[in-house]
Amino acid sequence: QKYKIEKKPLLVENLLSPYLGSDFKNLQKQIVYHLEHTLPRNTKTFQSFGTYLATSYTIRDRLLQLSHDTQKYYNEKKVKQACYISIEYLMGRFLRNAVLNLNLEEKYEQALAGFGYALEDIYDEEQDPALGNGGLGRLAACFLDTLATHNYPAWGYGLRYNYGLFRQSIGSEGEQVEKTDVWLQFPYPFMVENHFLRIPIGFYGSIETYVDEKTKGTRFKWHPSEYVIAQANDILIPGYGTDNTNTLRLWSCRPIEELDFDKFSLGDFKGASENRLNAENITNVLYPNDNEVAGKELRFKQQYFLVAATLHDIIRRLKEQKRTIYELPDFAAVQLNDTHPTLAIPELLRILLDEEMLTWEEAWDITQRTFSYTNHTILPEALERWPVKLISHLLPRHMQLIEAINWKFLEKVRKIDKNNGELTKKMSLIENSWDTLVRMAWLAIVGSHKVNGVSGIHTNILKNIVFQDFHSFYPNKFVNVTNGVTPRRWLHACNPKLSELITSTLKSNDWIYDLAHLSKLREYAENEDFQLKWAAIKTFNKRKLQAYVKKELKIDIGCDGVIYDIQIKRIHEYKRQLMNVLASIHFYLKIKKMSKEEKTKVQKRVSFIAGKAAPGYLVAKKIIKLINRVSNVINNDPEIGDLFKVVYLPNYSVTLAELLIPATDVSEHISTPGCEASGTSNMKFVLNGGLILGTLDGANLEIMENSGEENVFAFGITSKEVPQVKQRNIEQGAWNLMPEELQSILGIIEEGKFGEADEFRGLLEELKGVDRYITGHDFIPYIKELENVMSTYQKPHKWWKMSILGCAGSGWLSSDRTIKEYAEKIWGIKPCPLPKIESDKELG
Ligand code: NTF
Repeated sequence: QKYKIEKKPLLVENLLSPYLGSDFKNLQKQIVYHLEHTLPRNTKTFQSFGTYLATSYTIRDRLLQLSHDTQKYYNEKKVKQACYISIEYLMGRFLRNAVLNLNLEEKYEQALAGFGYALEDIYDEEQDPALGNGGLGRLAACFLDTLATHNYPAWGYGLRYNYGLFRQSIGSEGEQVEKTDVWLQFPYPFMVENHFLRIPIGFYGSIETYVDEKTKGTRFKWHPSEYVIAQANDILIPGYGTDNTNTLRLWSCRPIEELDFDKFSLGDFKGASENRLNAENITNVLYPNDNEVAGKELRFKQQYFLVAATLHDIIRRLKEQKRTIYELPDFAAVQLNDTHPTLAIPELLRILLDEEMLTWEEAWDITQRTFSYTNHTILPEALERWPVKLISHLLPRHMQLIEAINWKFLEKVRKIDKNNGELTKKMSLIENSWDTLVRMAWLAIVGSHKVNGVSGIHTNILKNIVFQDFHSFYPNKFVNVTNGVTPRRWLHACNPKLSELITSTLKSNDWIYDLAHLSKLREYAENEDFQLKWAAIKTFNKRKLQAYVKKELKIDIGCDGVIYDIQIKRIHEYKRQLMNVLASIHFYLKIKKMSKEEKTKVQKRVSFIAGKAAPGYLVAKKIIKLINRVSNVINNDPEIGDLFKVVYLPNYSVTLAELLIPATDVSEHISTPGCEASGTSNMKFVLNGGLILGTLDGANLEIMENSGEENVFAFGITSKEVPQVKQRNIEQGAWNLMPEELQSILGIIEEGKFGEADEFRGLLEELKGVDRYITGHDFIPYIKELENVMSTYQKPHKWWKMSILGCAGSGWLSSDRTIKEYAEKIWGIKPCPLPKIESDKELG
């Protein structure tokens, strides 16, 4: 026994080797060391950015040490681990989170103060790695925080893109402008390149068939014709108040041969580098689509590259423990984050059959027991289907295996298919439509032992509508695990004043790892003194946002007595930012018609919108343009003054969200019911005392259940009623069913009030014609609820009571609760906290 086991308070210092002492003088020495030796700079050219880097390297040292200890311990204990495969991780800034999780904030503050820097400013030097688009990638990042905090043995696997999600700015016409996100132009100190782990990944080629001498059975072997190398880059994930430190392993692609020397010698310099460029292309760019399929061959290569490297690594680690391949399902629970990593299923099967020489039955059993799949969207345009032709060319053996899986699966389906082949056709993994396509979600369902949706309503839609046939076929496979968010980043770190108030009120900070404790805030909901403190923190956070808007956008907005109403998320038709801006036009026109006297009674409001549109999603880009045009007219109209403003905040990111969410009074989650699988930012707002203005969709419903219906501004119809409304729109024409108020707003846009008449024609034609997202139908209830928001804000006692009760009910929205459910219902893993050792006496 190397570790002496004893129960002691969780102190990071205990485990560190002596040279990593954490008294502030020690930290200063470490910082100077990195400044001089790692960067290297000298103490005279010491600047904020260098200080940030040097400080970050000291954190990295600590995490490296802890992660070595963690891996060693997990290996000794042979614990089962979760492996989360995701093509996106939206991590946000690292330094503050790590410093807080390691409980070293005060000491770093002191250390840096001695060098003339405020820790807060040093945090601001960090750029925000954007290796994800939206909810799916941010969820993965919240999960990593929870897994480490609660001592779960777990790995994240993903891709290290050279260029993350594009940076957005707004052009002079109000349009979205995209720029490459060159996030690796400066060192990223939290990523450790692992040069020892280089895995060859094959593509293309042919299949050899041969007879196995032992069994006399037919065997197959794939001979790829091209190889690239997957190199590991590790980001170490600290947990809050624990030594357990997990790993997020991101693969980057390198060529097998860096330079073709023959070509180089002949003077063909371009040709000489071709190999390298082709390989690097694979992990070059994150595809900027959210809730939509890119459908490009390179994306497919990315997907295979990710899963092939990951499975190789998992099996390598299994064998390092001297365990056999049969033990794989007891060694790792592999979660497929949406269908992007579905190729892991045929890839594992290939390894088990062609390399490990297992029988089909054995291989299939292991595969199904290893994988589980999370569905994150039901939008048809987001359900991946890849052409059989493309797969056969790129991965011939995998296509053969997909056909075999399908064959064996359909054999069973045929037995219950009473409707002459109808069901078989519907459930086939291969679809014959405009092309022959593999339905990736079908493959993921068949190859996994559990499939989950991400909110109650979403899982019900999966079971009863989208995957109904599969649910009848596999009645125990579908489960719900409602999403959650990490309270470390989304309350403790981003809203320090509220965190302090909660801790001092509850006389404990236990809520940070057990969010259910927030329920004790209920008894303070009507306490006036507490309400005042609560409201004062909101004002403090709003002032920060007000200053940001002034500095970055040169727009003056008010703060006291002004509602900050926010909608921040990807721009998508189903999320209905269009309905939001149409309502802004409505209120604008309404105020313009008011007398002086009436204007004094108007509740002041700022409507903020932020979010990126996929560069190829033209409708979404038009919506951004319209918002900016409307904002320009309203904000510059002297008749409106400070009564109402519309502010579009460019370049939405995790970091910007950390500023916006604590400053929000009311946040809009107004998707067409049935379209938003869950939503997770809604949870973050509630946690920070923001109120929800929302439809009966996704996690809004569960927020209502937990925080109380009376504490949410809900409006509109249920998802079950949506199809009828859509049908009516189709039959009668949406224009004929549209309320007059909205008709006249469309008329004003068409007259060219917000730019050339033609500019927004496409947007308006959709609303007038089919109105797929039923904006016309929901417009009046939406406006009414917004009015209700405004009049409630004028009753502070009621408002703050709602705000406090919302927060008090949000315990259940923690990703800690979510992960516990995954661990118990799906993965079968348990926490494995590192034992505490008494440190050798810390050196100076
Ligand atoms: C998103 N899906 C959904 O649109 C959100 O409602 C949900 O909260 C998050 O996933 C996390 O579950 C996607 O990003 C994708 F890629 F599936 F479309």
